Amino acid sequence: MLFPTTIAGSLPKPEWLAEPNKLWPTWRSSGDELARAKRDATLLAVKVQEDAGVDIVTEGEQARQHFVHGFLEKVDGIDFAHKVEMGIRKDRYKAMVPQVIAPLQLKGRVHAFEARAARAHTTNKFKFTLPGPMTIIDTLSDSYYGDRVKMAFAFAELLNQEALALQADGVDMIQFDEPAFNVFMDEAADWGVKALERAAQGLTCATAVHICYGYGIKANTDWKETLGSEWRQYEEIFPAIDASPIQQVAIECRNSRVPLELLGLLKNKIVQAGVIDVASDTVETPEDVVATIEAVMKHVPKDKIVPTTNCGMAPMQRDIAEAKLRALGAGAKLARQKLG
Ligand code: MET
Repeated sequence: MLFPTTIAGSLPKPEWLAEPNKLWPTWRSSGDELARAKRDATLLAVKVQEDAGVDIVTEGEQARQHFVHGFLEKVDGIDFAHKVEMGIRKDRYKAMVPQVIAPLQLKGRVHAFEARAARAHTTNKFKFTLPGPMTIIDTLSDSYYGDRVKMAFAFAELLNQEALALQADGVDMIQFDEPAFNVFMDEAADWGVKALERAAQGLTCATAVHICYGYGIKANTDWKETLGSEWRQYEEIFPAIDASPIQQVAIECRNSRVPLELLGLLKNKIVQAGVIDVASDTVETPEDVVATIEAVMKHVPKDKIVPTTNCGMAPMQRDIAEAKLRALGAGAKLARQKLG
């Protein structure tokens, strides 16, 4: 089937699970009650995607507080009790981040609970997202390794353990999220992609990397205003990614100033093309989705296009996010009729 759809990963959390519209929301309950709420929200996230016509579903990232810290909570060697303020993504915004204080090691499985819950309730293809090594090390503070690259590779090993276990749980695709690649382009090309390859080592399921201009929060929309009329960050990192064994690249296309001819640098990849803007509450029409797919088709063969959202929807309003999911599903369907 042409244009199978997916999403970047996260969906807004219901207000009975966590504070709405926040990137680092507080959970509404704790202990067993929280575990049950996470499970229920996970099943709901799968259901709304299925209903909207999303083909490759995720668990909506309902069981993690944040796309990076959700993983870190299950890693030994990290002190969450003494968070420090840090400017992240080259000081784009300040966040309270935990500190690495000892050698890193997994405490056990990270995402088995929600991965198995989702897998048991859908026959659709199932994608699971994990933060990439470079984005992780840019979202915590280091008081132990003293070397960014060494620490990134330590995380890559842990990610690899969890990715292999998720594959055994029945996950069809692992996507690593590397928004930091658009900020540290030299380092991404130099060692970031290699760290990613280490994280994906031995996987036989599909593999992807998601690189975006961030969630639709003010710090990101302000940053985008400083990037000029053409966003060419992808140009510096696509060659290294295209040469890597990672099979798919998820990128931001809708309402972005990315010159789409840069996609021509990805000769060997399936392109998950963002056709839904997560920085605007205006819901796309199916025709808008078709128009973005058509624009991408000028540079990517149509059988290699997977329509997706530009980034995660975690901080959005639920009703708007769900309307955008329906636009994605309906738009891809229309594209199959018109362009198939
Ligand atoms: N998988 C993450 C999400 O969908 C990607 C975040 S990149 C800023 O929320």
